[in-house]
Amino acid sequence: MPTRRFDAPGDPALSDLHGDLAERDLQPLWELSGLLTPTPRARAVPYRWRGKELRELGGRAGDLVPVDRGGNRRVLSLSNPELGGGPYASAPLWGALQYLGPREAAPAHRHTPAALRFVLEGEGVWTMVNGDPLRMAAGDLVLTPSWTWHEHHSPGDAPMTWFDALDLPLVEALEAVFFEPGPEPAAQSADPARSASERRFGAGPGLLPGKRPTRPTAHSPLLRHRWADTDRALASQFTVPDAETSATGHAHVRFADPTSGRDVMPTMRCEMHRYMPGHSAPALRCTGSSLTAVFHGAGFVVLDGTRYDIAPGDLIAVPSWTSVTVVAEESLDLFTVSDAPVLEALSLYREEAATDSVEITPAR
Ligand code: GTQ
Ligand code: FE2
Repeated sequence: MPTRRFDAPGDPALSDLHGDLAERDLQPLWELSGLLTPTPRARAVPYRWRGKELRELGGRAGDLVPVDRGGNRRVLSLSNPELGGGPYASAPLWGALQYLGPREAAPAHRHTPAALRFVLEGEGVWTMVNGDPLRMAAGDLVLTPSWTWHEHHSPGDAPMTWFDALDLPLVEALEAVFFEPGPEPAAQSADPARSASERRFGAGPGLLPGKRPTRPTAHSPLLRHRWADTDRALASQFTVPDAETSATGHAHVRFADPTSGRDVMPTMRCEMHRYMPGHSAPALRCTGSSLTAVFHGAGFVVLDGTRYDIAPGDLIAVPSWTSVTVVAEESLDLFTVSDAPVLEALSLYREEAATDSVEITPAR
């Protein structure tokens, strides 16, 4: 936020002018600072929510709060401590832990903010997206693009939690939020064994249906990426003979629209990273913010010089222009979601090696 200083001690005429400007809702630029900063100044801070605590608190919410309270979703939103008490993980991104108990359902609705789920543990839930039932199991990525109907069902005996990410703060800033509750009652059953979108667009590597809709959609037509496929893609990068991956100990894949190669949704980029113990990579920073969900392994991240130990289930906010280093102590699998497609579309994406760091201090 720019800071302002509109008094002009010792110059009554200028003081009067500043007063008259303020009365007419005008501000003199010559009195404003912090507006055009040399580099991006994120209001949000780097932050880590611990998986262990999220699991415990999610379970207590499951015991106490019926799913039909407050938007029909039992969700704990990540609230970045520097965003003025708002429920946002970073300026453009919503992140949350969602908890669905045994035999519960979260009924259908749709909204213009796009959403995705990355499943941290468990299986048995399915999400219906525009009539297509998608199975959710650990490591799966499930998309609910802008304005698609979605509802979650848990037919099993065990509760399930997953990580939600939405571009809600971004869409809110653009003043383009619409929401509509779905028709009651929600669907009772469907066969999520393999969804229509998976059958058509996830049938095999490089294989697309010969007959395709004439109008391409703004988002990927493949609404679920299964962990077995993601895992295989990461593992195979380590076995390509001349690959950089083997030298650096870091493999990553980007989840893409199979028909275009573009990001799965217009506003969010999803990636899965695998870091091997002993891998080395320079600290990097980029414009735009990201959220990370720790899926497997152990190690730490260094964010602007502060060290955060990480364990499965941890969720991490990385605001714009934060320098990031990842260190694996055991093979680490990290899911990341960022607003990079937006920055790229607007020609605002930049990245650089962060050479100015730093003494590492442990996190609070
Ligand atoms: O599951 O539909 O974390 O609508 C926030 C808003 C999840 C959902 C969130 C939502 C949902
Ligand atoms: Fe939703």
